[in-house]
Amino acid sequence: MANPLYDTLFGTHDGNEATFLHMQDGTSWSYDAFLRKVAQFAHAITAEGLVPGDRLAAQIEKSPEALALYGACAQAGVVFLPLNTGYTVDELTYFIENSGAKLVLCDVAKKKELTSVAESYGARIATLNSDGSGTLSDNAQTMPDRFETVSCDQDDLAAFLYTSGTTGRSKGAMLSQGNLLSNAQTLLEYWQFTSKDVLLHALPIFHTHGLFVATNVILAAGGSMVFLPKFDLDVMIDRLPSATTLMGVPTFYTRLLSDDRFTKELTSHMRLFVSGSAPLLAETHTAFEARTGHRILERYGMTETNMNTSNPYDGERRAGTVGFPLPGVELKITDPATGNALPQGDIGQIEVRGPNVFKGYWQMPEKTAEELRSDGFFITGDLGQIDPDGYVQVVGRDKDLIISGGYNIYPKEIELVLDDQPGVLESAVIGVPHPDFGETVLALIVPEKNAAPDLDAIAARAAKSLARFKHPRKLLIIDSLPRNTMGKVQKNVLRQTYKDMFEPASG
Ligand code: MCA
Ligand code: AMP
Repeated sequence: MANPLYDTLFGTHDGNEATFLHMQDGTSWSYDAFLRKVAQFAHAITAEGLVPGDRLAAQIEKSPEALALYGACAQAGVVFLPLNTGYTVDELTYFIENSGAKLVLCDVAKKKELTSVAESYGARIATLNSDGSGTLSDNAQTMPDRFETVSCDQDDLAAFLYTSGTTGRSKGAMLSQGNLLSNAQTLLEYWQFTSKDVLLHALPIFHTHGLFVATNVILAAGGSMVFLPKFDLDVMIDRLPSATTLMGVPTFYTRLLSDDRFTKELTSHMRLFVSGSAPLLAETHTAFEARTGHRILERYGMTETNMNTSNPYDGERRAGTVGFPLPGVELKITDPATGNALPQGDIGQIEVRGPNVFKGYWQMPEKTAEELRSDGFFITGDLGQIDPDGYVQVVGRDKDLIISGGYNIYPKEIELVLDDQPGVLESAVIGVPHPDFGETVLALIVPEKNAAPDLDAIAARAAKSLARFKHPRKLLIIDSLPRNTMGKVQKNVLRQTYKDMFEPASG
């Protein structure tokens, strides 16, 4: 096949007049109109000098055009590097430098700040705004609406998604055409998507969940999406009747349940609710079923692997579990010390292997070797066990990671900023339970001797460097950090001490 990803997900819709996107303002995009935009963008990025294998870094708002850019990269053989719209210029600078992006796309509001960054790393800059306008669109407008698809192999790279690390340095996960395509085809069948499906899409499209899981499955099925800019409770309730399926993070489901308008009647026509990116509490699963009669289907994945496991479509969807390894995916529980497989039922690290597993971290061979074994098994950093019926449970994390509202936050990255501030001897950043986001960020600061660090100034400094979702929701001064005999900070002790900080005072 000439270009597996493009030909299978996009090219098959050539001339398809069916609706692909239903927009919030009542307008819609047919597959055909979408593909024409994809082709025009493929010409526009090629005209910017991009050749197959080059990286295109895009920090752009969710829009049909932003999605078309993903298609354009696939068609032109360019590596798509979508970036969280919350990232600060400090954060973006690293991604642009590290990826060696040839073109940086941003909203016009960010252009001034980013131009010098892009220029200093030899990248060009163009704009694509939330309403679809911008210099890239202006150029695309004049281009033909057909583009000769670039030939690619399954192993050619389709996307880089940056994922933070325990050292505080982000790593570019290299995803191939085959990684993305194989997972989309598996999920299509496993979750029984068809062209009749209408997916309520309120996730961001710069991460795996909203971009690959949601969008690729709909493209593969030939279905359509109610394409919303973000999660807004009123809009979700208003648009649910027009959808058949929803994919969301647990916060979506707790927020829906918090509203009395979210009833059995409102959801009676729905076919499927999928949850992932963070643990769905068994209480939420139960409350959801009690309210709607639907059992949420929970699945488990990662940026590096796409989706690994899923509860069954037809069989029992078991609360508190992430179901079975997907067809084609091998999963084992191993001893973190030896890497040997553990007996069934034991808790250990989750390792996965399959066509979904990424190609490694961009220009970080040592990091890749630490996490991706030579036999193809990827060490996820999650801890899990398998119950006697084969259901996988994610019971914790071996990696120091906070998941807030589905966004991953690596404490080390925040600690590095805090430790640098005047009067700070050291810090520990932990995740504590939060009623809306599942977990949220708490920063504990140990002052230097006789110093009184200015917490407001520290918070302001963190705000300048780090995306909003990573900001500590609270900073506290404490005398010292608990340490074990090896001198390692005992974050589990801190998590226990501060566990009720953000929970409603229910006792
Ligand atoms: C927004 N804020 C957040 C978050 N989102 N803070 C912490 N964690 C967050 N997730 C900030 C806002 O900037 C705002 O700041 C304040 O918190 C309150 O925002 P609010 O309006 O309540 O939030 P929202 O805009 O409604 O967003 C919440 C959200 C959103 C809907 C849960 O974060 C979201 O869509 N999350 C999904 C993330 C996702 O797609 N993850 C998938 C990663 P201020 O107070 O200053 O205004 S892919 C993945 O994990 C793997 C592969 C997988 O398995 O899927
Ligand atoms: P990311 O690096 O953003 O791809 O996030 C991947 C991480 O999210 C995984 O390693 C897990 O820790 C977590 N995760 C994703 N889905 C689930 C789930 N259903 N239950 C528990 N954790 C999950």
